[in-house]
Amino acid sequence: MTSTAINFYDAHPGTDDLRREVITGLSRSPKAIPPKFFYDKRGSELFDAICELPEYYQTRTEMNILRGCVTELVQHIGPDCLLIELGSGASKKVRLLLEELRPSSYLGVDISREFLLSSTQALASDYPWLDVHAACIDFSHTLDVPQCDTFDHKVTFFPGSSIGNFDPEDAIKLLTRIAGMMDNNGYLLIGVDLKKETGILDAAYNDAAGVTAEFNLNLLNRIRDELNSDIDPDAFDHLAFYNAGRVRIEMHLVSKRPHSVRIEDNIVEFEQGETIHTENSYKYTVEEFAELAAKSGFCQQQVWTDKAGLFSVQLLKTAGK
Ligand code: AVJ
Repeated sequence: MTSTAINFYDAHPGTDDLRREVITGLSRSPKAIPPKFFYDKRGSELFDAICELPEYYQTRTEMNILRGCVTELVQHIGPDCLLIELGSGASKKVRLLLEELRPSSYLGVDISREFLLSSTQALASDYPWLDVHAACIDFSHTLDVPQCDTFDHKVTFFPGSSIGNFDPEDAIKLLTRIAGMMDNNGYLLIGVDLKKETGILDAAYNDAAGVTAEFNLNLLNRIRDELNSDIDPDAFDHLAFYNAGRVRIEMHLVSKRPHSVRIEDNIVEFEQGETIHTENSYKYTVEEFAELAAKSGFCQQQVWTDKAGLFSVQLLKTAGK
C-alpha cells in the first residue's frame, strides 16, 4: 500500500447546511431545495452514471471538444500554473488537461468529501510530478481556499456546465468571485451547455433507464437518512422539462398525494401535485454567455463547440489582465 500525500483543506460543508437549507426551502412557496445537495456519495455515483447515458450528450461532447482544443489551450495558458477545478467530482476530464498542460499544482474543489478525497488521491498517485491539493467547500457560499494564496499563475477549470445551476444573477456573482480568487489575473476554462431543440433537452433529463429520476429522488433518501425525518421517496415522482420562457431545464419532485412530512421539529404539508423544485439548468447562446462573462470581469478569449453546436468550451480571461 502506498499512501499518497495530498494537501487537504476541509471547511466541513455537511449535515448542518443540509438541515438549515432544506427546512428553509420547504417552508417557502413554491418549495425548493438547492441542487448542490444531490451530491452525497450515492448522488455522486448516480451523476457519474448519468454522464454515461446515451441521452446525456453533455459529458462526451465536452470531452471531445476538450480533446480537439487542448493544444490551443496549452498555447494560451502555458505550463506551471495552479490548475483549480471547481466541482471536480470524479476528476476524469481534468486528466487530459493535466497531461497536456503540465500545471505544477492541482487543486480540486468539491462539496462531496469522499469523492473529492478518492479522486484527488488517485491523481496524486497517477501523476507523481504533480503537487495535489483538495478543498472540501461549498463554492456557492465561499471560494476562500487557503492553498491558493501562494500561487501567481492560476487557471480555473469549471467543467460540465455546472454554471447552469445558478440563476444568471448568481452566476455573475460566482464568476466575479472566481476572478477574485485568481486575483483578477488568470484564465477560466468553462463548459457551457448551449440552447437547442427542446426534444434533445427533455430527453437528456428524462432518460429511458430512469437514472436521472433516481438521482433526483435520491435527494429524499438523503434527507430521510441524514436528518430526523419520515419523508418517503415513494410518495414523489421525478419531473423534468424545458422551460422555454426561462431558458432552463427544471427538475422537480412531485407529491403523488396530499400528505405531511416531518423534518426535525417541523411539519411540512404537501398537496397532490405540489412540487419541490430541485434544479435549474440554464442554457445559453455563445453571445449571451459572452455578455454574462463581461458583467463578471471576464472576456471571451476563444470558444470551441462541437459540430452540432450542442455544447461549448470557453476560455475566458480576466479583464484586468
Ligand atoms: C452537473 C449541473 C451540469 O444540469 O445537466 C444532470 C446535473 N441534473 N442531470 C446538469 C444534472 C440532471 C447537471 N450539472
